[in-house]
Amino acid sequence: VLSPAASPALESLRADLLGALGQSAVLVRPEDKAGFLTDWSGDWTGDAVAVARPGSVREVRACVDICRRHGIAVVPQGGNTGLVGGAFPPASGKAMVVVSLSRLDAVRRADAANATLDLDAGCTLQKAKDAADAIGLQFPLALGAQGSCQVGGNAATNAGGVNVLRFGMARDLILGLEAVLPDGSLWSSMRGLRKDNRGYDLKQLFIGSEGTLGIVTGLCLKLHPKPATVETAYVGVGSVEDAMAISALARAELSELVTAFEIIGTECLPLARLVDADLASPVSPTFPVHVLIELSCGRRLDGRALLEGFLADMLAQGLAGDAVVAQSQAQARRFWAIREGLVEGQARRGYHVRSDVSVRLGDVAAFVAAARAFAARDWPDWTPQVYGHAGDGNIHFNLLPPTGMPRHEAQAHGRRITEGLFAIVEAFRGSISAEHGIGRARTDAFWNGLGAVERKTMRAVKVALDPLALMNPGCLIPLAKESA
Ligand code: FAD
Ligand code: LAC
Ligand code: ZN
Repeated sequence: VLSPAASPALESLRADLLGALGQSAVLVRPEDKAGFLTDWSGDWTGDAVAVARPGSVREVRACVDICRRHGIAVVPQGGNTGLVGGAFPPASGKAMVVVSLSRLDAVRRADAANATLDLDAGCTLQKAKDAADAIGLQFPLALGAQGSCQVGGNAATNAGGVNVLRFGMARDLILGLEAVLPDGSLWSSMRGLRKDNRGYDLKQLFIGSEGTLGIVTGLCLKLHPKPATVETAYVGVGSVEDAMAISALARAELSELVTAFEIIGTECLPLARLVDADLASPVSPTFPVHVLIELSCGRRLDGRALLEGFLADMLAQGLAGDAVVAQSQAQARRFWAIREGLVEGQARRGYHVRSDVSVRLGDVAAFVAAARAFAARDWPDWTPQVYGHAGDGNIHFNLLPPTGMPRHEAQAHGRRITEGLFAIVEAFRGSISAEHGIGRARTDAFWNGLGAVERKTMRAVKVALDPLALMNPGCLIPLAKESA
């Protein structure tokens, strides 16, 4: 543990940071740093020489310059809602500085004519959504952590969420990006252009780079028209196969109006009730799979009639067993509370195996069946929790340990369970991370799963931009492999 009595070299680094940012923006006491050094799930606790909180892009550059001069690595941090341990350094290991973007939170320019929003990377996603709303538009990225996660973090992780089906990942919603590079220079593509074919699209390198190539300081977000109608249905179905058949038909027959298609395995309902004991399931819990369908459209379309007509067909065909269309926004929010509550409920339950895998759409049902069979055979005391963005082929296949199992024991089993799960994903030629990223939790599985050419190319990018390995070392690429 590094703090508070650090070496003279580290004291000198802290002094330089204090000189550049001022006393209140450099946290060094353990009690001040603590909130930045544990994650939302409680799975990790880290340490840092200091947590620097720059209030301007100039100050971010100063932090990077100072750390480089001292040969100390930087870990960029947004809202610290990431789920793979990427946003702070581990407690054991080399000294590093956390650079938190939370004070860099101005909306720079809301341009209704261009349907774009320029803003500092430290704005929360909710703030970005509110700023879009204020000019009559929407920023459609939507995830449970949106009140706390930052748009810089969304860019760095290429966040997904519940509206990917219609609007894509963060990658598809970013028109421009500004970043402080490891050498302290500022790179920017903040022109707000929808079409721009001048050379490599370098902003895409930073999107999903998890803080390993630079610190994102600004973004130009692509906004969309605000829908006049948002209709939400909660559907009970007999199997994942039927859910996926409904998903395919919804896309084909509702002309891309579907903004969300989420599945909830019925076994997840008790967890949602841990958060709100009064949550009532809109359809019978005897259906093994529940589906949330959201349809959004402009005022010249009758979204309600479209959704009700579609659901009537699904019921008539026997693909859906029961369906309820929300009659008010309040009722729609109660449907979504089940989906959001189960995530919070898992965290309250304590340690659990968490995954965010993806397979081809046609393989979702077979993958879920294979993963359930693996869990039942090898880990019968663990309880699967299957839910997620099925419309995108992205499943959260999670497992809860038996109640009372000590955390360290559960974690040790958890590592083996994850290996087994990832082997199934690989057998389907899927991805071990569809949205949360690699962080520090999955570096080995990620790196070992790459082919030699992929590894070489990935490392070439890292070394070209960050030759001294100053940006978030140990995240994404295993430490020894960064320059080797
Ligand atoms: P942090 O956690 O602070 O950082 C994440 C990574 O990005 C780290 O590697 C960090 O170094 C890097 N980073 C952060 N900011 C910057 C920056 N400005 N410049 C460079 N690097 C940076 N994720 C999904 O994709 N879909 C979901 O549906 C979803 N739901 C969630 C629900 C809950 C309840 C929670 C707690 C998390 C959820 N997440 C989800 C995960 C998380 O919210 C996202 O990954 C989010 O994009 C992280 O943003 P953040 O600002 O909190 O980043
Ligand atoms: C979700 C997060 C955990 O979909 O990715 O709820
Ligand atoms: Zn998700």
